[in-house]
Amino acid sequence: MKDNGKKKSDLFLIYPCNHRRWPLLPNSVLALMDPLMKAGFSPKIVDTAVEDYRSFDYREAICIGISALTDQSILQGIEVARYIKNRYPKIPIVWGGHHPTVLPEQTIRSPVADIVCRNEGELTFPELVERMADHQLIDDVPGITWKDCHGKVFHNPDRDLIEMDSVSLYPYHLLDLKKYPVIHERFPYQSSRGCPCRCRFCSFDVLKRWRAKSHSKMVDEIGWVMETFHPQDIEMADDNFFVSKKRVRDFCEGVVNKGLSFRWSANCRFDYFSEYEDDFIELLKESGCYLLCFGGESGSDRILDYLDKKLNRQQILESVGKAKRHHLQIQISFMCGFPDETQEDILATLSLLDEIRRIYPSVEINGFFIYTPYPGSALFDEVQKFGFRPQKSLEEWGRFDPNLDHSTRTTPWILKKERTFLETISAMVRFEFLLKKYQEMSNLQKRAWFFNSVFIVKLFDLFNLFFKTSYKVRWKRRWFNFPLEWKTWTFMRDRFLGRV
Ligand code: B12
Ligand code: SF4
Repeated sequence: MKDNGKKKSDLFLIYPCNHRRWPLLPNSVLALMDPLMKAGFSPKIVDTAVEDYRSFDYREAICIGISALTDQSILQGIEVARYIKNRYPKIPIVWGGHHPTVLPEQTIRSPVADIVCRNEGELTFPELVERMADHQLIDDVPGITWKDCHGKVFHNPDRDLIEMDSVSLYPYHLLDLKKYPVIHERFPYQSSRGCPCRCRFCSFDVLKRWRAKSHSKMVDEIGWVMETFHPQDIEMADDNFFVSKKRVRDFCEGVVNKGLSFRWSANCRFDYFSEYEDDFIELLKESGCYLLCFGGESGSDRILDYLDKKLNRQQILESVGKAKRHHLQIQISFMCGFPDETQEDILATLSLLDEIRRIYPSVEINGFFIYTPYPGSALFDEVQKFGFRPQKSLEEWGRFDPNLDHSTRTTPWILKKERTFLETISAMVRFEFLLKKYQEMSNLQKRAWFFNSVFIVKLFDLFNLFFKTSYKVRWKRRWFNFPLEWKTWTFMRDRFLGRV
């Protein structure tokens, strides 16, 4: 508590629109808890996926913080903000996270935003809350955008990025952990932030300089996580885990030398992996690495260059061969629908998929996603020349769903016939991936999904058989028109599984 007993110390951190069925840990706001508590405040997390935001008493709050990505979390955030504004108009609403960071001006223009915290919140937010609790001016707090009572907007200078060794494990015990089974399944551990690459589709403005935790801190922290939560595996929640090969090598040796035993997965790049020596890959495996996820993006070198991916088709194939030799599971995702993409480019990607499956049949092709322009990415500005009109307000961005919104609005340059073609391939590739995941489930798990009915499981198997057959025939002939069955499948997937 603060030394002056009269000062308010309560504040709420809203994590809106998480997955209701499989709630993810609200890491964005969890990261702010320790710094706020160390500064003497009593923050509370409200995760709208697992609790009703209306059941909290906000009366005494210094402010409300809302976290947002560029997706429907914004709509839920706005709903909460309106609820607060209607009842307690004097409580300031602070928005933070990737979306407000890349579009601070537009966010602050919303009537339900008073302050935007740009980039990392660990230092900025406690300083800001301290000022508000003391009724002091905020005009020199670095890293915020704010507006005065006349609506005039001010962008304070950026704050320096923090070093990762100053970031401790989050205080998970503050959550009602029963509501987050993921903590015992795939535990997300962030060992670095940022990325030195500049792929043009990636929201890199928010990535900035790459910073990482030291290998010894990683080993200690993951050891603690394993002892405390016993997760099935650790998922490195980094954009680019492998920037420093030395750090990864030291980490793996640390794990092996300490005799720790756990499975882990991470994102990697094909240009890195194609250069890795056999002993390094074996060390990865020895330390528990069981899955690496790659962005293959395209089978056309021309498109890979256009995306500034610093990668070529040959490196993808070499890496796939290497992973197969080492029996290391890999997952690859692809994209399509760029303004400059031709039919030949698409066919090159399809033939790459065939080659990959031939080299390493158990590779997981995670998806063939239609490109989504994200604010903060280099392509975001360029695609406006091709008719893309970005959403104009925070509210409009809330109606933007990166997975479901393959509308003419996000990619207006794709002609109707081409769109059908791409949507069909996209649905088919995703079907294959999800089917694989479904087949990996135990009979018990399958039955639990289908109301414990063996009959429904059998019916679903028949349903899958039909789609598998359609897949085979269509893929072989590269015939993706009149896809009535795939439209039905997409409709049902979106309706019953939501964002998978
Ligand atoms: C791990 C990860 C995932 C995981 C798990 C996410 C989870 N919740 O556990 C999975 C695989 C599920 C995933 C999925 C997706 N992801 Co993702 N993911 C990440 C990644 C690599 C790390 C996220 C993380 O754990 N961050 C750790 C926390 C502590 O950082 P943070 O959220 O940035 O929060 C800090 C600040 O932003 C700020 N802050 C945040 N909220 C608030 C609130 C207040 C009030 C304040 C003051 C400050 C503040 O303070 C925090 C501490 O510094 C990020 C990239 C990144 N570096 O963050 C991409 C990233 C968030 N994902 C991204 C995308 C696009 C997606 C998908 C849409 C992909 C897809 N097409 O399906 C989905 C949808 C996810 C969803 N709606 O939840 C984009 C988002 C771009 C954008 N503008 O919104 C990112 C930024 C990657 C990128 N560079 O493009 N993702
Ligand atoms: S796509 Fe991956 S490698 Fe490329 S800039 Fe984004 S995080 Fe870095």
